[in-house]
Amino acid sequence: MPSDYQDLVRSATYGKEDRGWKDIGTSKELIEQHSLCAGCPESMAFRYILASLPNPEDTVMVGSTGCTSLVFPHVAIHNIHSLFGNQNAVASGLKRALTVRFPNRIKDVVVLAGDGATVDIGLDMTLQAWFRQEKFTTICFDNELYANTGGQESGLMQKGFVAKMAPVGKLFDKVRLPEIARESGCHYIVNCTVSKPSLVEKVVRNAVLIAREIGPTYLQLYTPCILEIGKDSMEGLQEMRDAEKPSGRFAFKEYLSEPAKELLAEIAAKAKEKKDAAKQLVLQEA
Ligand SMILES: Cc1ncc(C[n+]2csc(CCOP(=O)(O)OP(=O)(O)O)c2C)c(N)n1
Ligand code: SF4
Ligand SMILES: [Mg+2]
Repeated sequence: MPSDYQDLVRSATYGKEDRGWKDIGTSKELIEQHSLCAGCPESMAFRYILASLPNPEDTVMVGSTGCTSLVFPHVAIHNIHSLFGNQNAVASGLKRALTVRFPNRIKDVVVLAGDGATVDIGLDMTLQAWFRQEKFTTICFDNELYANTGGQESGLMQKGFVAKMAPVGKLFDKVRLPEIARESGCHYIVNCTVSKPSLVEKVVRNAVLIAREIGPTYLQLYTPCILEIGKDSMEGLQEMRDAEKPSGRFAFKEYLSEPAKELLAEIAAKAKEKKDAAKQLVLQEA
């Protein structure tokens, strides 16, 4: 085995059921560097997501062109770069092929793409995957514009926003993709920022576990482009905190279908059973 892989098995959180963002700093991370702007919230989001995947050794991530795609070459998880906008079509085929090829092994597929890729050029592929009830998670890093190409208008941009390459200002409201996701058959949908790592961990785990068992899930995460909005590397966090206030565009919103609710209740009950059994064992041994 290559030494890099041995190092991951020895020092990372591979194979550990209770892995999470708290391991950051004490274990080998699945991302060690990135080529985003210094302080870009997308880089924080990447770290939290990779630390929270329930099954990283058997997960394949599908990316798309944009700032997010600059990070994939640095992550220790199988990943595929798809043509801009095609990510949900590629993930659909991949998930189906993995299910046939590895019938006795859990293989998770997670799409991670920008808002331009998810809601503009890729909207057809995004929606069709949801209509078909494909069993994978779609994560959108919503920075409300096309950041990688210098700041063009996106469907998720807020009304009135003037970007470097969109001087007229957005004429329409932000497309309500979480609502569309609900009407298109997603079983778990969250709209939030990435300011709180514990929240990111919870929603990523829920989304992956629900997609694995039931059907499509969608996370829309605010990762502001600090370069575009003229903030320095320390100000991105405050920008997210402002946006997640109750009246903000990224106030926490979560939707669960009935089967998804039942599944999470089952998972919580099993976890409690396991914890109680472990406590019992400690008492017996004492
Ligand atoms: C088929 C295709 N169309 C257009 C582009 C040009 N392009 C590259 S990145 C990008 C915008 C990405 O925006 P988004 O998905 O929001 O990601 P961000 O850079 O904001 O993270 C565009 C239009 C391309 N590479 N390929
Ligand atoms: S251009 Fe914006 S989104 Fe892209 S890496 Fe820089 S700060 Fe992040
Ligand atoms: Mg974007």
